[in-house]
Amino acid sequence: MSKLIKDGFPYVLYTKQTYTSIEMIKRSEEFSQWMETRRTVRDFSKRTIEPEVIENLIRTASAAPSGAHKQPWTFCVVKDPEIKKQIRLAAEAEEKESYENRMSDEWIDDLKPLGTDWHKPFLEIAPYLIVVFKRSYEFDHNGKKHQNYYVTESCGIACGFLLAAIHHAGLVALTHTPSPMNFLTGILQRPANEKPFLLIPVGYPADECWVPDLKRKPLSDICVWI
Ligand code: IYR
Repeated sequence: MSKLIKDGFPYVLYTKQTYTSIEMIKRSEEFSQWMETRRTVRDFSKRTIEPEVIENLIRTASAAPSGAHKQPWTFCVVKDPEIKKQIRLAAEAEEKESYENRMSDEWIDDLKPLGTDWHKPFLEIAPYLIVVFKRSYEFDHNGKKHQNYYVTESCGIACGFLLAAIHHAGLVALTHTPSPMNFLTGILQRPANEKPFLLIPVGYPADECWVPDLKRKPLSDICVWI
């Protein structure tokens, strides 16, 4: 029997994997090496993607764990060139102000190896923008307000799943955080319980796509065993 009721709630039997230690080492190593090849990309091709792929990516993201399983997120998929243009113009206005007046000299210096500036052409070039909104609270059908929990952590994990799914599909993405990004609420007409969390252009990389030659920290710098 693979279903039961515990304390009045339904349970299903967890499907265990049965890898041997050898298989586990191989799988974990291969996945690590695969994820090592993921890069943030800023130069996109205009080439389009089947909407079905985007739906699968979002389904994967929504399989992330979340506080009290509230799944406190909305993935807003923007394909319309007019809306993408509005987002680009609003993002560039904020980013110009940030780069010229709001960010510290140290911050500007830290970004130099990445070659970023306030110009954001990728917001129009990438075939899809996935705008992730976090939902701090919900209203039920009686209009009663209910809090969500660990909303930032939950959305962060879901975005991690999304980025892994994008890479697995052979596509590329950019985790873009125009700041402030409340203009997205207005342009995308989202309700008051949703706040913009991350803007993720998704697509194919440009024909010739260069990325900064970044090195990742060795395990000895990021991991301690107690
Ligand atoms: N949001 C700006 C600046 C920026 C900040 C960090 I921290 C980055 O890692 C990259 C960019 C922008 O998108 O250009």
